[in-house]
Amino acid sequence: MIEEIEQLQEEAVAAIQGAADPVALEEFRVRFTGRRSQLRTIMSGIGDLSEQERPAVGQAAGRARKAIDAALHQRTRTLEEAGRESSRIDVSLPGRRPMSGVLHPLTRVAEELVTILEGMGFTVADGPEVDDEYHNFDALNTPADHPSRDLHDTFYLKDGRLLRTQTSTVQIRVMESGPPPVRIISPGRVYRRDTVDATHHMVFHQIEGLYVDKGVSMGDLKATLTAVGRRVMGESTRIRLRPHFFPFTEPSVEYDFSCGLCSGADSDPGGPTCRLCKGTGWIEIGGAGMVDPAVFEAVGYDPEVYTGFAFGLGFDRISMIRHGIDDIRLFLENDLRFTRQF
Ligand code: FA5
Repeated sequence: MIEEIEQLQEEAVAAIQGAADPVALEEFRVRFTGRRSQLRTIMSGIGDLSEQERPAVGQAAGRARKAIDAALHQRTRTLEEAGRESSRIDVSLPGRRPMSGVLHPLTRVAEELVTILEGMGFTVADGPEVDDEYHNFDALNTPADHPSRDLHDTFYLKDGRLLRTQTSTVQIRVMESGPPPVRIISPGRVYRRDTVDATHHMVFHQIEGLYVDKGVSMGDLKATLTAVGRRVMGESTRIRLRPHFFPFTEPSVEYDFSCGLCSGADSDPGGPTCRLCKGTGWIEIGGAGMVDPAVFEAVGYDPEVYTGFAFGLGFDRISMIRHGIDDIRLFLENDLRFTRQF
């Protein structure tokens, strides 16, 4: 039995001296001196031994306990000392720069557009991303059987509400909340069940503009869009208005900016195709028009007294042109290697 104790002592001391950290050391303390340790079992059995055996075994067990305690004490101090060493500050090392965040390229474009339009007298209005059919379609002169709805298929909630397909919903909410004059903008996220490709996503961003007053004209709309385009894209940007149809504006236009990626050089049909403008030299940025009298009637404005223009501008594409980004999907992938570049 004495041999067994001595072997145990040797094993324990070796393990304790090799403990790599305080957690391992505590484990060894419990294993070798704890209530259920082999040494404790031996000690509690000493009383049952014969009188001749008892003193020698007792002394061996006492020696083992002492040696183990001494090893524990020594190792604790050594590890504490090492801990203090490693936490000491080395003032000669170069400092660690805290990582500073950057604004997402879409946030930056949104903020810039807001600043430009605020300078023209617009104020920011907000609206919900989860909206109802009335604000997204009906009040915008798009009843349930209107073919325009097909182009705006979206995601529906079980209670019948939907993820808005356009920021034009905010036009209605603002006009419902007070009389003219109105001059608001509203940037935000919109959703459509579109097939995702380099220039289309099912989640994208628009900024809406609405100006209603006496005597607002199509000329005001054109001047506003042209000024915004040149401020945000640079003076050399060309802008093109094309006749179009929207149920809630009459007349309506779509407007394009010249492609900043191929600078329109790729408009040669025989040349390689630019991913962004598909070789046309133009990128569709948004839709606009004069507010349809039916919309004014839906919100209780007198169309005989007031006129107004509205525009919606897809600013994912503005950011793409500005930074030469050739794939809209990059905006939503949350890859820091992409976002940190801006
Ligand atoms: C509209 O959404 C109208 N609400 C715009 C409007 C507002 C017209 C006010 C009249 C008055 P449209 O569906 O064309 O229109 O979308 C506007 C812009 O959003 C497009 O020109 C394009 O820049 C952007 N856009 C549309 N679909 C996508 C998509 N899937 N991914 C990225 N951008 C898109």
